[in-house]
Amino acid sequence: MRKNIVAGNWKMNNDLSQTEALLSALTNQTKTSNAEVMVAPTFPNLYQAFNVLKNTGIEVIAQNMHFAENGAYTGEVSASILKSVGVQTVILGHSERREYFNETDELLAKKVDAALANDMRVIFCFGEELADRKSGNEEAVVESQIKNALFHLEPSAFENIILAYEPVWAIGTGETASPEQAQDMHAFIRKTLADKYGTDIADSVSILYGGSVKPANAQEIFSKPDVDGGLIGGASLKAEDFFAIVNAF
Ligand code: G2H
Repeated sequence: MRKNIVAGNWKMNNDLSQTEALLSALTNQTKTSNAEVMVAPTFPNLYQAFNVLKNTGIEVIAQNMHFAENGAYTGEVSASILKSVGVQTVILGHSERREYFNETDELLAKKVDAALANDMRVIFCFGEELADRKSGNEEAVVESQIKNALFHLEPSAFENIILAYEPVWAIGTGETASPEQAQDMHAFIRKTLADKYGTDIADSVSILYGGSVKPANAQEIFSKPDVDGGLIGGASLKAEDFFAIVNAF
């Protein structure tokens, strides 16, 4: 059956010494749930994260990558470079990438292809904006984001795809989708997958919820049948809070 996953997205936070302190604090936490645990530091701190977290069972993942294998793309990082330091999983399509770096579904399809071609796993993020939800278009928006970036893939590719539904209006705002809103959308996402690829594949893909998940609300959100974990931003910057969420399953 599909996995429960809790991934910490550290975004553009923590210099080296702050990263070392957080990594060290993570090594002192105890996991009591069955969730797979991942953390995504900034690029310069990936290598240090691997050094500290080896043998802990916490996977170190990347927040983004370019679609090209290498070349003249100043400031960018490729799948093969990430893999060379040990990264096996990459977050793609985060709303902050879409909003501030103009990442489109078409670009994301290329990034997804590049990651899969390099045998990496992808945490593919998507979600509607507040205006979409107010106008009742949230399902149409989510459906098109998934179709445009993923529906060219062969069914077998979904072994390496994790989905992360992150309603933009709930990201870093303190406002969380209600557990019912999350469940309704996750069920819709699974149905969208099932319509295209069949129920076996739809039932095997983990769908994470992201957007102001905290220790206080994680358990109720994770209790929903189609919510298989979380992508955690702010609350992943404190080891105790992050592990309270990890252990909310
Ligand atoms: C959504 C989430 C992590 P936060 O961006 O991806 O961040 O938990 O701070 O809303």
